[in-house]
Amino acid sequence: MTRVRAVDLRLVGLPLVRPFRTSFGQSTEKACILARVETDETWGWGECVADVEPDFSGEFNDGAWLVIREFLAPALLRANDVRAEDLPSMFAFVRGNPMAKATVIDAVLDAQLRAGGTSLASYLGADRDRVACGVSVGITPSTEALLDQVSTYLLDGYRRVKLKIAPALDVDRVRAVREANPEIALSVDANAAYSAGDVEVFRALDAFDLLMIEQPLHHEDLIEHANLQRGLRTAICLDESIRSAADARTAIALGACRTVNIKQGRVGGLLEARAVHDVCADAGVPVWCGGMLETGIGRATNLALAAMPNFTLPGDTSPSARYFRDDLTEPFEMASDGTMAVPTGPGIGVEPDVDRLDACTRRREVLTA
Ligand code: SMG
Ligand code: MG
Repeated sequence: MTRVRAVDLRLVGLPLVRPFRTSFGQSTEKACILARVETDETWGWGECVADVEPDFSGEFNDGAWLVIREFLAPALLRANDVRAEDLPSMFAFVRGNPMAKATVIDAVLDAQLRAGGTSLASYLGADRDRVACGVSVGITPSTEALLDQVSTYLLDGYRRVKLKIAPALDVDRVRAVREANPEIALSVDANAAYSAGDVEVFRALDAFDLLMIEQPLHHEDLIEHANLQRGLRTAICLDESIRSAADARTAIALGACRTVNIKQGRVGGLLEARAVHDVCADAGVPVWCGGMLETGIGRATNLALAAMPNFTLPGDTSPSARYFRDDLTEPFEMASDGTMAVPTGPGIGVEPDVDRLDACTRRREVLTA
């Protein structure tokens, strides 16, 4: 029996150690919403994966803030007895907005698990205590800069390298990285920058023995992804297209992908992420844990998820130092074998440093019943 007494919302901003460029834009800082819910017994944290602009998805920070403040938090604060498992249906009156919902659902789940002394990893049925890390390399100013970054990351021990690509910044760059590193696990991510007419690009990429080609086409084009997949040896992985377990079921049935990037925030939180995992596992489709440049709060969340049984490919779960000079939590570190420990404490198992959190808070609002 838990009542939520307060939802404490913050918008935080942390500089990135290096700019991160994708086919849709460049970020030099991480700006996101953090929610801390206070219950009768304890508290819990949720990190929103939306960004400043509605570019990766239709959601964005100011919009997610409003959705939480005006709709989700009031419903939560009105309820007398709250369990995280009830929230997806409690929030069904809000159409869409999975990133806003995930922030609140994950925070309540964290509080519930803290109260019960259970770690998120064991709640989710994780079957290992370390996960393999990959790195997502943003689009660089030149091929030389890309080769330099890739060699540095390989020396760090990463188990898989993913290159962001965009039209005209694709085949030559991937060839250069593959020729310099014939043996590595290598993939590319287009963030939906291509269309069906670009099939020649994908035929060329098909020759580089890639682990996967992530989200080549528009997020709504499942049929086009299926057509493209039929003509390729390389597996297509869907990211932006998958917003729920129902989407995953549809994409798999259509043959639109052979692997799925699970980002819990993109699908409406940890409970739906577990459902996506199960749909894929039942269909024999391997999954891996995506990243949204999370602070330590979201990173702890991702590590627990990535330890579930069907997460069989290295994820975009890099250590704190790949993103931030000072993370909000104790920094997550990667061992030289390219693995990272899954937190074992109750809930997500980490807590932000109060001074660092205050120093990077841009806006705060505490909502109460
Ligand atoms: O967290 O290391 C990370 C970033 C991983 O490439 C990454 N994320 O489409 O998969 C993706 C992108 C989306 C982030 S855009 C800011
Ligand atoms: Mg992606």
